[in-house]
This record gives sequence, structure tokens and C-alpha cells, in this order.
Amino acid sequence: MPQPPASRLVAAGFSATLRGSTVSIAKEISKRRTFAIISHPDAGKTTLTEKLLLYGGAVQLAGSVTARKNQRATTSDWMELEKKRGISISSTVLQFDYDGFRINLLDTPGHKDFSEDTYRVLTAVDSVVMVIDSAKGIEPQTRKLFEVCRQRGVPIFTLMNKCDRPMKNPLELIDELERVLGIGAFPVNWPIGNGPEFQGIYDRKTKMMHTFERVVGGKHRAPVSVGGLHDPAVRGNLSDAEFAKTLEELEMLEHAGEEFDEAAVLAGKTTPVFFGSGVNNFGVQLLLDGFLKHSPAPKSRVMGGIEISPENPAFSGFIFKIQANMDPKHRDRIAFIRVCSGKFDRDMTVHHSRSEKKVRLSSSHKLFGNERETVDEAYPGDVIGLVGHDSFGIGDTLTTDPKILYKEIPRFTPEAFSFLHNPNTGKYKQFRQGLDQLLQEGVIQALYLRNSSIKTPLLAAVGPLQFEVVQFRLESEYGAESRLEPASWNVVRWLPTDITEDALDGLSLPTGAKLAYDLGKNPVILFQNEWSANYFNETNKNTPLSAVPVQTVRE
Ligand SMILES: Nc1nc2c(ncn2[C@@H]2O[C@H](COP(=O)(O)OP(=O)(O)OP(=O)(O)O)[C@@H](O)[C@H]2O)c(=O)[nH]1
Ligand SMILES: [Mg+2]
Repeated sequence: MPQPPASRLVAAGFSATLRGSTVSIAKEISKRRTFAIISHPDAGKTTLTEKLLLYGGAVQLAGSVTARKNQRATTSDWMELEKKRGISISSTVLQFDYDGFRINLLDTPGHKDFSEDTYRVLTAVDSVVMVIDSAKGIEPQTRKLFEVCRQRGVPIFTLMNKCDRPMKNPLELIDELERVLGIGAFPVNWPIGNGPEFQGIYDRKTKMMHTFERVVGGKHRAPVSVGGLHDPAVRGNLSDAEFAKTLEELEMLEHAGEEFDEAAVLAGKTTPVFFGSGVNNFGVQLLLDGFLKHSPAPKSRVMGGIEISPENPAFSGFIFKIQANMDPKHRDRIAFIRVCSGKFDRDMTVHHSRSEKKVRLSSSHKLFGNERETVDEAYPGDVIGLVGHDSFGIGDTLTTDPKILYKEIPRFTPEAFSFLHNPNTGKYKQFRQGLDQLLQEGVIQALYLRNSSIKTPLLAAVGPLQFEVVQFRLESEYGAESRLEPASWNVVRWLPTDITEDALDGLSLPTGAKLAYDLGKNPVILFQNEWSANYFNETNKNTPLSAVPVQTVRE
């Protein structure tokens, strides 16, 4: 029999491997669930994160990294200042396996001063869990975050949390979602009892009631009994009045006759609603399982009119966060990349969009709070940490196909301005090194005044709490003291990037306004107030201003 030419043999073998690897990539993608937990401050995101880790089997005891180390801090709020203040300042990535899924969970800070970090995270996830304090309903920051998700078409799952506190009527809460946010709301389950009487959750799909026992401190899973609505053993201590009210509410829901519409959920038009109490572990298992069942795996991204599917054989991803000094044992910086297509292999060489150079990615890690472990491969949906690349910045694309360029990261207009002085000249090196690092992390922006003898950096932030973070981290991570001096400007606007120095000299600025440059050497004008910025706009029609730099080139 004539033998096929050698080249055909090679080609056949090659395509067989390609098919094999495509199948395995598709399988890996279908296992990935990458989501953020979002809400107004204090609704219970970090507490819920801990409980999802507990129920997901990723920690043995909620509220501690490992029982062995006997650390009491949450896994998610690992930063010194977060522990001290009891609030989340920086988003945290936690990767773990549960029930056949590879979960990438991102806990975000709720405070508006840190919303830059939260918004960047939203570019890196495929869905979100929106946590609502059931006593308060929809709060302002939740509404803003919701809008961003809606614009991006991100599917939203809702947890009505803190049902162990006197809560709003659950029907009202559902109505509020529809009225205030304008999204369809489908209650997947329903609370049984309210506040101190809250003792369980009714699963509308299985028609089963889950009643829980409280466990001290909520560190362990809550013991649960499952049974039909009229099962006395399951009904527990619920008063007749409460029970009758629950039955009535459930009847009303059934009467409304709405079906769970998977397509509407995936399109971000309907949110499945779960009830629970994170602190007491009530409803956490139902939320985790319900979320995994209905949430999407990574899907295609469209960039500049080109659709990049996760199955695309070229590896690609973008950096959405940089964080230094996560682990005091390793004083280094981690760039967080969201893998969007293809397969990541440790030691692979990729194209780096900012430098347009090839770089080898040898130090890659999977992340669990501030813990890390070397990772050899990763798939679309995964968030991994890359160490040892000082040239990496937020927004950069890394890919084996240089035609792929992600432009996902939003820019924010600073609204708070303050000079940062170094009061201790002997520590100038630490001060400068610390500040440069924090600037690269995007914790804050810095501006330098034009034609000025003042060389002190002018810090520009979305909110003043960011200044506090800079000062605290300079001191605790770099041993550098600092002093803030409030500046008299409140508004910054970017000038066209191609404006000449002569044209800048020729500008006539309103009283108190000043020219400055951002770190990318883009010129800006600092104004004392909005009125003055508008006046400049009116009187200088040929010099359009913008609230964010049109194009940023950092050096
Ligand atoms: N009663 C009650 N309190 C809760 C529940 N979940 C969280 N809390 C409390 O609410 C407070 C805030 O909880 P966190 O989990 O830190 O809230 P967060 O949303 O992460 O806050 P930020 O990250 O700062 O926006 C803490 O005191 C928690 O103990 C709950 O289900 N019931
Ligand atoms: Mg938090």
C-alpha cells in the first residue's frame, strides 16, 4: 500500500493534538466560574466571602486562614489597615475548587472612595453576587455598581442578607429591585420568619424548607433540617402567625406565576434572588449551589469589533490590578491578570502591549487572599498573579497574538487633591520608593505642577480615604512618614494630549487655576471649582477639556 507522504502524517498528527487540546480547553472553560461580590459598604460581602469559602470547603473554620495558625482575621481582609478599620479597602482574589467547578471569587470594597478598584474588578468577572442589607434595601453605592454591571451586561445574582435582623417585608424588597433598579427579580427561595424569628429558607424549586440552627460565632456550618412545608420537625419554633404569613407570601408568589427564565438571567435582565444570613451561615449553601447552577462560564469578549472567544487558541488576558507587599515574607508586587482566551503555561513567552516587547512569564501564582502557590497552567476565567515584571501596568494586554488588545479598564476623575510631604529627609529613599510603588498600583494618581518650584507631588484621588491608605501603607510597608497638606483645587480636567508647550503658555486661566501634568506627562488644568472649569470651557472653545485623559502613556 502506498504510504502517505511524511508531511501529511505530521499534519494529521498535529491536527489530532489540536482537536484534543481544544476539547480539553472547552472542558476547562465550562468548569470556570469567575465572579465578584459587590454592594454598598457593610452589607456583608466579606462575611459572605468567608462563608462561601467555608461551604466551598476552602477553609475549615470561617474567619481564619487556617485553624492551625489560629489567625482570627478574615482571609479576605488581610491588609493591616483593613483589619484595623474593619472595612475592605482593596479587592481580594480567592481561587478554589468545589463540586467540579474552579471558582475565582473576588471580594470587593464597598466604600465609594475605593470604587476604582471595584470597577476594575468588574471588568475581570463573568457575573456578580449583589449583596443587600435586608433592613436597608437598595443603598446608593449598590445602585451605582448595579448600573456598571447593567452597562456591561453582566449577569447579577442577589443575596438579601442579614435576614436575622428585623428586615423589610420580603415582597417589598423584591418590588424595590424591580422599581429602583429596573431589573426583573425572581425569588429562588424565600425567608421563613423575620429578624430574631428568622430560622430558615424555603426553596421554591424543590418545595423544601431548610431550617437552621445558629452556631456560636458562625464559624462552622449551621446544622440544617430539610423537609416539606408542613413537616412539624422542620417548622421549628416559628409562631403560627409567622407561619401563616409565610404561606400567604408563597401563595402570592406562585399566583404571580413567573417561571425562572435562564436566558433573561444570562442577559442581565432578571436577577435570581436568594435570602439568607451570612453571619449565621443560613442560606449560604443554597446560594452557592444555586449560583453555580445558573451562572455563566467565561464567554467571548468583543474588542474593537473583533470577537475573541475563550476557545481562541491564542493565549490572551489583561492586567486589572497590581498589588505590592501582599505577603510580608515576599516584598514584591503582583500583577493580577484575567485569562480571556487560550491556555496559560508557566514560562511561556507573550507579547506585552505597553512595551511592545516579548516577555517570559516564569513566576505565576494562584491566589487565595494573601497566600499564593505556583501555578503551571491556567485557563480562560482564571485570575492569576504574575510576579517580577516592573514594566506591567493596569490595563496591559498579555497575549501570544499581538493583534489582540483589550481596552477594558475604566478611568476615573479625581475629586480630592492634597500635597504629600516627606517630613523626614533622611528617609527620602523609602518615601519615594513607596510612593512610586503605590502610584504604579493605581492606589492613587499624582500630578506635578507646571513651571513651579514646588516639587512635592500633588496626590489626586477619587475620595479622601485613599490618602489615608497611602499614608498608612507608606508607614507600615516602607517605614516612611508623610504629611498631607490640603490643596485649594477641587476639579481636574485633561487638555488635548497634542497641545504644544507654546499653546499652554498662551492659555489664559481663571483665578486660582493652575497647569499641571499627570504621570503620563499629559497636561491638565486644576480648577478651584466646577464653575471655573465651565467658564474656561465656554471661553476656550478651541481647547476642549475632558474629565479623563483621552490616552494615557505612562513612562
Ligand atoms: N446581623 C448580621 N450582621 C452581619 C451579617 N453579615 C455581615 N454582618 C455584619 O456586618 C458588618 C459588615 O460586614 P462585612 O462583611 O465586613 O461587610 P462588607 O460588605 O464586606 O463591608 P465593606 O467591604 O467595608 O464594604 C460586620 O459587623 C458583620 O459582622 C448578617 O448576615 N447578619
Ligand atoms: Mg468587605
